[in-house]
Amino acid sequence: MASEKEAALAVTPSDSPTIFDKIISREIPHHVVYEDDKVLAFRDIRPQGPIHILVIPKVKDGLTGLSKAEERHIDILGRLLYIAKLVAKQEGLDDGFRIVVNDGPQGCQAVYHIHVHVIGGRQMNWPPG
Ligand code: D5M
Repeated sequence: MASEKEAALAVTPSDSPTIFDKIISREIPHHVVYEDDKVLAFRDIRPQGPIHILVIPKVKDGLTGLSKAEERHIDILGRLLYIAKLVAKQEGLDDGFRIVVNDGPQGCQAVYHIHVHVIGGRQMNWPPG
């Protein structure tokens, strides 16, 4: 299996539908940990820690990545972070956790539908790789 970096570099950034659309529409199986009318959170298929959850907007609205954010996205961006915090609490990550938003090829972004990674359950390192 390709590394996360190889997978990211193999993808051409675009606003095309992604695997996350199929997750939102329930076409492919996934493990939901949180859902409301605007946001879905589910377990990452390639976990980087004992807990690894992705928090995504149900409607992409051009928000392929953080670098494409416009003023109209401010509410959903705040909501994604707030739900990330709720999910971390729900998962019992009381000693801390890592929030990651990869952006673009150099940021190792592989899926062009903005998502917030919530990773925890182990000691993190700094600086990140
Ligand atoms: O992270 C994209 C993330 O998406 C990566 O950690 C794997 C995850 N992924 C890809 N397909 C699936 C499915 N089907 N279920 C759950 N998680 C998935 P990035 O920040 O773009 O590198």
